[in-house]
Amino acid sequence: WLLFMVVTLSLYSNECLGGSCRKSSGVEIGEQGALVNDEDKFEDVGGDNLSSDVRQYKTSQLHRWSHAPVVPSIPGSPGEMGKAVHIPSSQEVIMKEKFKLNQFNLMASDIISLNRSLSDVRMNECKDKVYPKLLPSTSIVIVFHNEAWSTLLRTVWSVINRSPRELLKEIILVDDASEREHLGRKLEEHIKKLPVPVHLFRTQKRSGLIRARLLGAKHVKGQVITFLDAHCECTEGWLEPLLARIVENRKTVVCPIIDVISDETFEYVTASDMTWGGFNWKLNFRWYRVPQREMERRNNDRSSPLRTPTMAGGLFSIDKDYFYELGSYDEGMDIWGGENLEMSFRVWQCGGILEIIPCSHVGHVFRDKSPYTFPGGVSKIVLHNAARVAEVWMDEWRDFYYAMNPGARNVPVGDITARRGLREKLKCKSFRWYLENVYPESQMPLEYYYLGDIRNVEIRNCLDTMGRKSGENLGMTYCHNLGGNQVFAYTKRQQIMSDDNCLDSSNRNGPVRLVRCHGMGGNQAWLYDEDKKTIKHLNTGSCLQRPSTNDVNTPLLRPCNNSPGQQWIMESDFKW
Ligand code: LR7
Ligand code: MN
Repeated sequence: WLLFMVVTLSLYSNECLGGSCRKSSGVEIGEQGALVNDEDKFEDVGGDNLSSDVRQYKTSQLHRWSHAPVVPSIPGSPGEMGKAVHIPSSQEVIMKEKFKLNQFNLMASDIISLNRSLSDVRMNECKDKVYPKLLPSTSIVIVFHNEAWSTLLRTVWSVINRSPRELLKEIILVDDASEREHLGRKLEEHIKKLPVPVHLFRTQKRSGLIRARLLGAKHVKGQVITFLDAHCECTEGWLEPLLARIVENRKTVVCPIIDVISDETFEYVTASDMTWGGFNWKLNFRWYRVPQREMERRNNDRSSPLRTPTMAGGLFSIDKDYFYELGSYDEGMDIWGGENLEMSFRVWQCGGILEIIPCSHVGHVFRDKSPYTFPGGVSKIVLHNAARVAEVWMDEWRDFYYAMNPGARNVPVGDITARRGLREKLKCKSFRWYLENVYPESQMPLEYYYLGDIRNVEIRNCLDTMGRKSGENLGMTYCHNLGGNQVFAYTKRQQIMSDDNCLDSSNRNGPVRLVRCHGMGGNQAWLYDEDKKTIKHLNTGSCLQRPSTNDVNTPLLRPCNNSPGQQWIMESDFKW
């Protein structure tokens, strides 16, 4: 065990619904932490009905799975080789109208062949890798609600075209109560003609993606379940590295690198192999830069499996029996959201490993908005699901979630006894263990003195981020006792944090800004004196002071003078 200072830069920090988009880039700095124990335990599968097969896979000859050279399926047709498609401006009006149906450029998608080619996006090291000649077969489970024909079928065709036939047991489609004509008889007829077994199941009523996946998983005949969203495209060689990794250790849950299929042009854009999955205080999934310690654990081999704290959730492979051993999914989760963090925490805390396999690339259409209805309201559903994650898996760190999402306290979490029972039964480790060992770079501080609002003694107003971004000034306004933008953690590292930003000043007279936490002290170190009630900036020796009367919203940094304007209370009035 080594203590190590790590600065992480994150490329993808855009927040869309649930914060899962990969569309714009910015730079963030995360926290530091301890280096995790690098002992790769080789799990023996012993006992269960898979073991003899697994032994067979492990001892089977290594094999260079060959792939035909990539050529356009229909030379000259739009979008081949993953190229962008542009709609002439004369058709812009219909294009925009159609965009609303799925929140992506349906017109562009419809022009592109269901069989379109993609270039081989793998890094060179990947192309030479050998995997066992015998690998377990997988069933691909794709759930959808009102998906477009062309994206759904292109997903299916990309699986058929680019998976070794002997590894592909079947494709299982689950229609989650769609209301679109083309997903009825037309789809049933179409899948009969496909060259691999494709089964279609339908939920009785709108069930949400979590319960729809459970329905699909029930029918899986392969040894491995591979989940995909209904608007993906698999690339050359995507499947073998996923399956091969599961053979090495059946408790490994593996994700491909998720590339970007543009929602505007359907261009296939390769994503960075230097990002992994994290989450913020709101429990949004976010991409962050892979820290140096994980690069070192991998001997700086960018083609080797990358351990990730969380997964995006839509695209992954898991041993079928392990999926059930581990408690499949939380059936109490509705429609969309939360299940990805739930499974990520569960995998790690209960003895599994979660990885991104950089030699496997699958594209996904990332969009800005969700196209479908959330019966009962988006925020209610998303908050309900996330609360279940917090309550079952996060121990006292659930406070961060409740503090950050004022609305969450009024949303019932439902019955969670079964999920807590599962955690007991599997003897899963604590969230502290997870933060210490898997995700020391997390935005959630491991040790903190205080979580709540920070109130000025003289004017009784509270520090407030005003929802501002990294680089902008700290604000201040009347105390609303609701948490959210007025929640700060005072950490053992002397940071004053709000989600992934820290109070920061580079000048003895301010301004005090919100800057991505770097965990290195410096301009982000503050000393709260409980007796004097002062918040002193250690680098400059200045004190945090209430705003002047002519600019009531901007707290100041001034020479310390023990006046009431420089006194602050860290005692929360609200409880969560
Ligand atoms: O009620 C529903 N029923 C469904 O069957 C709602 C959705 N669905 C289907 C939907 O048609 C789609 O095929 O479920 C699938 C996922 O829904 P999306 O595409 O709207 O989700 P997303 O891509 O915006 O969100 C990501 O987070 C979700 C949280 O619940 C799921 O885990 C998604 O699978 C996940 N997608 C990915 O991981 C792809 C990469 C995105 C990122 C980051
Ligand atoms: Mn999706």
